[in-house]
Amino acid sequence: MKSKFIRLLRPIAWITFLLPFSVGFGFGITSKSNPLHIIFAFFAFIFWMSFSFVVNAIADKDVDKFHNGRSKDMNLAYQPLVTNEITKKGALYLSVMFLFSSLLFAWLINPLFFLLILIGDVLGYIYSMPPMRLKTKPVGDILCNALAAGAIFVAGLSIGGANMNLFMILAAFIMASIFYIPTVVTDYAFDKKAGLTTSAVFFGPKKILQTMYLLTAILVIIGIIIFLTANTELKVFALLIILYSLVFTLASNIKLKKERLYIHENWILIPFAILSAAFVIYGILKLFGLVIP
Ligand code: GPP
Ligand code: MG
Repeated sequence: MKSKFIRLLRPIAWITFLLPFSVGFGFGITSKSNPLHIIFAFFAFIFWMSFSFVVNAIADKDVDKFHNGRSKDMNLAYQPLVTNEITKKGALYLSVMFLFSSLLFAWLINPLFFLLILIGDVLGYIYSMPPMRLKTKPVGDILCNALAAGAIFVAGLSIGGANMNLFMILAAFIMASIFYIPTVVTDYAFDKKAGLTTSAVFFGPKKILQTMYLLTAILVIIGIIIFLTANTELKVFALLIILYSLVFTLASNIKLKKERLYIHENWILIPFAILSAAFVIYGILKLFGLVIP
């Protein structure tokens, strides 16, 4: 079995937020960017995710123990808090350390990056922890994740400062909502049994998946605006996000059979990991002046 710290932090699950961060990084970087800022930014990202997931593990301890291993990056019943390998107090200490580390590294970059990591930390906290615990509130769950993805996208952009485009930011937010919806539907049976009123439990799997069509329509309009107004770099991206979201929305709706969504998590994690790596490489090539958009 993986080490207890890996099971606590769940780095594989970070890939969902690594993508918006890497895309922002790739578009924002210029040959004038400070390489040290890039390293600090990735540390801030790692500590932000560590904080959010430790806080989530603490808050979810009593529901995670019922998990059967399906449709997640791991079987949550093996969380070290559930198996008593790490105490709640120990996890709380770790979370405070991660929180301060994320803010410290963010502080070294720029004030906007700091503010966005602070917002990310707040969202990570109110997503999991009572009294707000937005993960159990219809719409709150989607909104919280989409806002966090939007914030980390802008944080990524702000490292280099190029391409701060309002429509791109809106697109990142809408796209994150689209991609989050199927993940809350794959959790439907487990969340319902655990008594959590997530968006999927409240609206029903079919209805909530159908809202993906509406969101995709909005994204297509934003994509067209970006295509008509932005530079070549963003034009290509606008086309790609329109195509990707259309295919993903159609596939997710087709795959729903009797309240069960048959999508393996790897259909999200693997393309997201490959795209993240591609955008990080793209950013580094731009930094060294090897690609001039
Ligand atoms: C796990 O949520 C997701 C997170 C801890 C990331 C949230 C971070 C933000 C900044 C919003 P979950 O408890 O709904 O899913 P799982 O059952 O996989 O733990
Ligand atoms: Mg959880």
